[in-house]
Amino acid sequence: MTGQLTLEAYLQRYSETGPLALMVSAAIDAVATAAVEIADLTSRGHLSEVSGVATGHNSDGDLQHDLDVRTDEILRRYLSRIPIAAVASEEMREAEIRDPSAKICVAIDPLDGSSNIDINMTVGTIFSILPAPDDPTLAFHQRGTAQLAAGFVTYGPQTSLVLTVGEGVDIFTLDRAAGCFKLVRRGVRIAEGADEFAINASNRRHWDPAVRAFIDECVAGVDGPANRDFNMRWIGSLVAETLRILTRGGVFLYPSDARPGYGDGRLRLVYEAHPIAFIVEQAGGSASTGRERVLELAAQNLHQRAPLIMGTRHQVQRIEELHCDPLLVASVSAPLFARRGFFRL
Ligand code: FBP
Repeated sequence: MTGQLTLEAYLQRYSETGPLALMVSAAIDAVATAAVEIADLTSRGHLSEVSGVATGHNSDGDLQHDLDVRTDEILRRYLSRIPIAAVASEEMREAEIRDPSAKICVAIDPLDGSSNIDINMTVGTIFSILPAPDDPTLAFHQRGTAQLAAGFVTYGPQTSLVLTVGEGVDIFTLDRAAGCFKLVRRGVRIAEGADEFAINASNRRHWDPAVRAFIDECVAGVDGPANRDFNMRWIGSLVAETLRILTRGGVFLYPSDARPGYGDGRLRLVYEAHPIAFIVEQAGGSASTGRERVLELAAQNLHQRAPLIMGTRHQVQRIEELHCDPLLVASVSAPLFARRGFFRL
């Protein structure tokens, strides 16, 4: 046990470390307060007037549910009460410049995995807190390494807040009776010897040879080069997959693939891949595109996608090795298999 330290007391301690930490704490507190409301809303399902019905598409063409819209409103309402230079959300076309004198910027994915809501599966809120650059229009073009804090909330059987302020990863659980988050796991470390992999295998025919080779090694189990058996999981909810990896280890892949529009995978860099990569690295794991560290990337535009391969360090390393394998690299550039070759229109 961790002595049931509340998030409020935790943030109070952290905020005493400096003026920037005070601003970051205020933003985390705002997200956590919004999350209590969102947890209530998502748990009511059809008893609520917003239950996850698809209502249209967001500015980037993704299917949008009524809960995406409502959770975005809730988060932005709480975030409007604190000084923020710029705020960005998956549900907004452009970032909003607010208070240019403020010291931090916040990016959010209000309801990640919302396509799972109608089947009562875990969904979540992801957030990334960045320093405000002199020109706030550049707020969300910073490298992931610039992040001051990142976290996500999972709305499942328990509502959990996973948080890093750059000093490891701590997990809090919502105590509904007390109406606050309490620390339940401190200094989370990703297990090394884990044998679970997660990928949407229905896209196999579109993957690069390196991804296919890695998954083939996993599936071959004791009969292949990995020389041990693996288990597969795919929840279709990034927050739930990340919580599993923080808890049990393993590897998650949403790689680039050859489907139109998936050349950089599916996940968004600023409010999905960056914060998840920061958390995973802080827990001793790795996060890569297959070719480079995710945290080294800087977005050219707010809704830019990035491949995300993350989890147990040695498994991510193995996938990176396969991306450099000369035979596999050669097969990508061979005309028949090239991205824009005969079979890749
Ligand atoms: P959204 O940002 O549209 O919610 O999509 C993100 C996500 O739901 C992730 O949570 C999940 O890992 C992935 O998409 C699942 O994608 P797919 O349906 O292609 O397997």
